[in-house]
Amino acid sequence: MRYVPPSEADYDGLRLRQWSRGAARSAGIDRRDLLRLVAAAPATGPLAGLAAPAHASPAGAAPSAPSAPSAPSAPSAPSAPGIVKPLPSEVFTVRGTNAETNFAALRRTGLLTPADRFFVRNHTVTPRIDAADWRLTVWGSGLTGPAAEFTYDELRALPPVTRTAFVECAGNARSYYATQQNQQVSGTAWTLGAIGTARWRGARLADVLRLAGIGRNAVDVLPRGLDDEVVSDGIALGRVRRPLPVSKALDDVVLAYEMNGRPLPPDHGHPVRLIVPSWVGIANIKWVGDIEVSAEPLVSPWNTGLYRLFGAGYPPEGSAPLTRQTLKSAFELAPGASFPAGRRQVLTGRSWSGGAPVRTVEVSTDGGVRWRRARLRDEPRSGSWVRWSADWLPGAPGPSVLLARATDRTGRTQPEIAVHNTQGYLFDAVVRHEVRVV
Ligand SMILES: Nc1nc2c(c(=O)[nH]1)N[C@H]1C(S)=C(S)[C@@H](COP(=O)(O)O)O[C@H]1N2
Ligand SMILES: [Mo]
Repeated sequence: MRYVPPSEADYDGLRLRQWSRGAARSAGIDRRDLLRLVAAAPATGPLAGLAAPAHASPAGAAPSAPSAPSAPSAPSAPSAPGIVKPLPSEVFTVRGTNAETNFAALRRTGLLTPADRFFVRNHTVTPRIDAADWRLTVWGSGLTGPAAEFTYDELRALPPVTRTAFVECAGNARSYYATQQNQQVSGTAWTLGAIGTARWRGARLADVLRLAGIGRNAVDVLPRGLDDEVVSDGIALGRVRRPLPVSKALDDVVLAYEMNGRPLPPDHGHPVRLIVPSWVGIANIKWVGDIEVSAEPLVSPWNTGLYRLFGAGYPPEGSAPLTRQTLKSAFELAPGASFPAGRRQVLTGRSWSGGAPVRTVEVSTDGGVRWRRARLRDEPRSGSWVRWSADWLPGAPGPSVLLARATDRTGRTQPEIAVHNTQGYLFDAVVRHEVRVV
């Protein structure tokens, strides 16, 4: 009989049940440590502050201290410890080891986010890896034979695929749980800019797995980064890694070596990273060095204590591991932007959904009383965003609230309130963008 891997939807529930009964194997971390991590997850710590030094990540995952270079942040040139590219303050807001893209800085960019404006989410520091020295090892009980190795040139010799896809952190927009809903969440206080869209080129993960001899008994595929090990609240989590079900791994996942037509920059995974279209950012492992193919279900911190939903609406062990991203919209405006009264404006922004292509976007310029359709500027595609615009004639001087609300082709519309979870993942509510008419 042919092995049929579980569908994407079945996968969630299946892994959760296996994890709860102890049937999934914890890869690279002691099972008791994992249980401590899960137990700690529902506790809400404070939102990591705007310029918090290197401790700002979900569940307080701090970088391993000895390896973090001490880059002092000068007031004029903000820097994040361990990010290589320049982070001009018009473009980025530094948050710990991470850099958020300011949405206003996307206003004159195209569909694709230039690499020098693309947000960076680093658990530790960007490693410098020479493509000539790099090897990808594929190994594990789900292969029919021994481990296989690929060089950079061998990967580039495989049939290339190109794919436009966003990478978005699961915690993107987390800060609005606090500022709009008055709810406590832990993790990096992103506004809406922990997302970027690029054109990725690389080899199909499916081709690599087949060449490596993936067996019919394989169930999980665990890519792991070559960056430093992560230590969170005294628990050694090991290197960044998160299992993917075989069904997704063999579907549309890319081992990318190019971003917008150029070799991957160091901060975005040079020489090779995973692109897992529509899924939470953490699935897109950067600086991938090895991939375990397993005949048994795997768990790692990134699909147990982290990247599940904990809180009043969820079971004590958390929801199933997160897979697809949710639905969001953002104006390409600075917070508190001001507009002259009586002068016509073209408001611009972007909307995206991990569930399906965006169908419509509506805009309100009066705090949500009246809504009208925005003009879509791009052909909506799955795994990408659409640019949109709407005219506005600002009236009397004073504060004003702009809202944008997307509906995707599954029929889902951004709600007024996002359902709370302790780590502030998957915020999907309409964001209130305050501006001033002057
Ligand atoms: N090896 C490795 N891969 C990683 C991470 C990391 O810290 N190390 N961060 C993940 C997270 S949480 C996100 S949101 C995305 C961010 O990708 P970017 O920095 O290219 O924008 O990379 C993911 N892949
Ligand atoms: Mo993320």
